[in-house]
Amino acid sequence: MQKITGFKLYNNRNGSNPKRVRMFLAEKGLEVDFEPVSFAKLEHRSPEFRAKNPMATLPMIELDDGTIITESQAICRYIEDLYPEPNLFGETPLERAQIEMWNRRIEFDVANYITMIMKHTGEFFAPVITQVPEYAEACRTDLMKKYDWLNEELGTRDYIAGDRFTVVDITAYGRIGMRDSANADWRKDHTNLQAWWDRISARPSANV
Ligand SMILES: N[C@@H](CCC(=O)N[C@@H](CS)C(=O)NCC(=O)O)C(=O)O
Repeated sequence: MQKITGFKLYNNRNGSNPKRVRMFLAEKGLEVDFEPVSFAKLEHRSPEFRAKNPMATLPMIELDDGTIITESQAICRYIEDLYPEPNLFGETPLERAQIEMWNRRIEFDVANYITMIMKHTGEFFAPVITQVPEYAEACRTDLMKKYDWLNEELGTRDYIAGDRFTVVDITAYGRIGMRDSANADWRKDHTNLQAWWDRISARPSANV
């Protein structure tokens, strides 16, 4: 592992989005300083934290000059530009487009359903959103159709965006990893999804 400087990562061990960045760093063979932020103590909703990030979310990186970057994907892209190898965002214009396409599909068409289920049912989110539990149930139903679709896609290849591991697998692994908390598991006959999950779980970066 190469220890890098220039920024620190505001991190929480339980959050799936901070995990995306930790996993991305691990795939690159990089280590960075962490600044732990407790969700349990609501440190991310404190005035001090909000002054840096009004969205009150993690992950967040702070560059040595004080510049703040949030959004897991933006942070990963920044790291990719600084440390291009191994490539996780695409080598050619075509592959970059395919990776971007799949990343958006996963974020909007799969991960967001899990997020909505969690946000519309969890006590933790009651102060920050208008909860509509019926909406969570509708998301649960629709998520199953998305699992059907993704399961079929994964019958044709080992990784979501193509024949190799990319940032899209990290995006999906992070949020899909929260499916138990959302009580939103796929069905037993979603065998390709399960095989993909097992394949990604076997990577050392999955345990960071
Ligand atoms: N789109 C953002 C989502 C960030 C996000 O929602 N992070 C969660 C942790 S996984 C969080 O900080 N939740 C705290 C809260 O909503 O109060 C990203 O990709 O970084």
